[in-house]
Amino acid sequence: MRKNAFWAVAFATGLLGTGVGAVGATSSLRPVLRPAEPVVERISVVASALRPKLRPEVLSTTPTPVTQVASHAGFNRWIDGFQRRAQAQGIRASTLRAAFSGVRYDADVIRRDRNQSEFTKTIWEYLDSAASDTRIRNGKAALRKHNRTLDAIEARYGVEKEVVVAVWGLESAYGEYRGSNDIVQSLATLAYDGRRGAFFEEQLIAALRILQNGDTSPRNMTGSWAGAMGHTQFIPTSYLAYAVDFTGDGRRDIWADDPSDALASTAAYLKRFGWVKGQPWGVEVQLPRGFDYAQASRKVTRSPAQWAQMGVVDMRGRAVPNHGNASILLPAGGQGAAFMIFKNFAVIERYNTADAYVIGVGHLSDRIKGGPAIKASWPRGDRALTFAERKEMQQRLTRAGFSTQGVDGRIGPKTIAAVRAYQRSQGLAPDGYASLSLLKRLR
Ligand SMILES: [Ca+2]
Repeated sequence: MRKNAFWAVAFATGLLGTGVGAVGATSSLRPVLRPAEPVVERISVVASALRPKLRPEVLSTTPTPVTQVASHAGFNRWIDGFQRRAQAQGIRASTLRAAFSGVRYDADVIRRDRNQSEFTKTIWEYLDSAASDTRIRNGKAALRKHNRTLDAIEARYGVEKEVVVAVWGLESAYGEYRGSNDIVQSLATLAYDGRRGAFFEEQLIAALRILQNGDTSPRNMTGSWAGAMGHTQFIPTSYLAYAVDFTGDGRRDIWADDPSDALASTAAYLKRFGWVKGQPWGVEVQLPRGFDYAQASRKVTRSPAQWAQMGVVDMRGRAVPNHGNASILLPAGGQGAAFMIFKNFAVIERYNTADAYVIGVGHLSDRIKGGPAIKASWPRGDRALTFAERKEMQQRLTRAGFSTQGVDGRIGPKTIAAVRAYQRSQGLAPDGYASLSLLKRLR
């Protein structure tokens, strides 16, 4: 698991970037990226390898200049070939005919795909938006409005309604930004384009299966430009694996204005990956003076009582209740907030692996429930490192004898380990935080 350090959260530029919930290139549902839309931000992990699985990871590989995008003449030929492949996988000609009616090459989708790069935010910038007063207020209103349904969903799946609502709030601003792109057209364009073509072709086949099953019509199958659909932004493969029909009408309709099926699908997804009812995602804690930062690692787990013996206590100075084994997470190093995180943290990661996203969902859910704001201050004078700066840091660490085992601009576990080793060598607190001041010191 990666994490830590600079949680560079990248926001994609389009409206609803990728999707949530569900992504996974393979497996998980991950919600994903969202663009710089004021309301909803989507996170993408700059680095991890497809991990959330719910959402497609949009930012990953090297962008191709838009000028290289092939002309659309090839698109129709590609569709012919694709349709043969789809039929070989059980998609009927009638399904294909209806789904591809009116579909054209969508240059705007490719423009968004190419533009996703480099907006990175710090964890506190992300949280300012993820748990803004507006999003908290709207979350409480959504909870009231759908309270009966949410209670029933909580009773059936064992996932707290505030958590389901928080995912909804981050994925689509409570249904306000579900995306209006034609899913078949978007996925066909992305599959034809070829950057991650195999992934998008798999999603396209899954989308056609959904249509063939009769869950919705081509016209209603809309979502983000990158294929994430509905209130909680499931990508097609995640939908097929995890969506549920909560209303009982025989259709898993996550596109409807009624969010019941979408919210239940999110709860079902979290349950499927091991949600523990009653366990927090995490609890803000205070660390004792002289705390050994090497203990703040996902690899180190202890019971809350053991942590309390080491002086790690909640913000009121008391031992955290025993919710099971936990790790300590410092998303902005020793100068920012510290969290004791439990197994449910890893369950939310199945939606999107970015720590900022998980903390965002968790904290928003706490606030919707009436919980307090995060008390610790953040190193707000810091800014997020750019992609070029992250690569430069890796090069300089490696040259200084602290190998990051590659230079990819992603702050993952190996880079964090190298940062910690460098910090130790310099007599600094080894919190693994890849900050601008550390880069300056390396220079
Ligand atoms: Ca239904």
